[in-house]
Amino acid sequence: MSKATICFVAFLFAVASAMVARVEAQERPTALLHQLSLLKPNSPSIGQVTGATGTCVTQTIACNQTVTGNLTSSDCLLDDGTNIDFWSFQGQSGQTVTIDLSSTAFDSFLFLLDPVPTVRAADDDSGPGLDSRIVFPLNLTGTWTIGANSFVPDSGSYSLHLQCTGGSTATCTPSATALCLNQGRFRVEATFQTPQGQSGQAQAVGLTEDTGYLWFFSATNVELVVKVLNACSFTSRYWVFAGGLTNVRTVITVTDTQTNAVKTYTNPQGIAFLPIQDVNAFATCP
Ligand SMILES: [Ca+2]
Ligand SMILES: [Ca+2]
Repeated sequence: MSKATICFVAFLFAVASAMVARVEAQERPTALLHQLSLLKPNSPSIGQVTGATGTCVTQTIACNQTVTGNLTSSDCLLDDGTNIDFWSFQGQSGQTVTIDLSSTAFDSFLFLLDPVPTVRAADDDSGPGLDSRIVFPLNLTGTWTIGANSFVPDSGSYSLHLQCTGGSTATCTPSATALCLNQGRFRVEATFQTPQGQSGQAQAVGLTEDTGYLWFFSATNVELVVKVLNACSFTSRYWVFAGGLTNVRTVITVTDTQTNAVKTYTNPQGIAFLPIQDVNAFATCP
């Protein structure tokens, strides 16, 4: 392998490691639960909790849905002795969410965590009475999480409502052969052809919000990594970057689903894939 290839493989490994770390983070590490406690006003002394930490289950809620739940003493336990239920939803950068947590059984407290997960908002009484409300513009696309909690240790039923407004109207639909990048706005597809005449559609796998990879012959054998970057704030362009681990003929097609603008990139047969760094790809901002 060339030095560049080794670097590239190392890069892929780093990306894969980051994804594993991200999955593990969803297990609600103690540090995060501790952090949630500290964000509450008049947070009780640290280390109050001993023994069991409850079961940290995440349920799902969709935009414009109301769900009911129960806070019980067997739910996930924060350091301040309160219990918390987690509810996740698919959020899109550019959307604004309004989250209402109401209960007649307890004084509610509400958290909003981004996909990292980092706590981005917390609220006690911004709703009617002692109910909680968070209004927050999302700046990341991915799985966001709501924490339904009580102000002091308490239990009982509650109602949680998630309202989403705005967001992109992109029409890219992810499939086995289509990557949807950059808030689902850009569709990336590729075809390949070998010198022996074997050809087909590349299979697509998303990696991050902006980046994905494609394979031709086997899911374990990555051929292309493609990213679409939003550089609108400083160049008024979307950028397309791609790197390949192949020398077969490859045609990459990138479509801006909001404007139907299309760019294609062709790597000729028998040529080691030439890096694509197109900083003039799409003048379709915003
Ligand atoms: Ca519960
Ligand atoms: Ca409250």
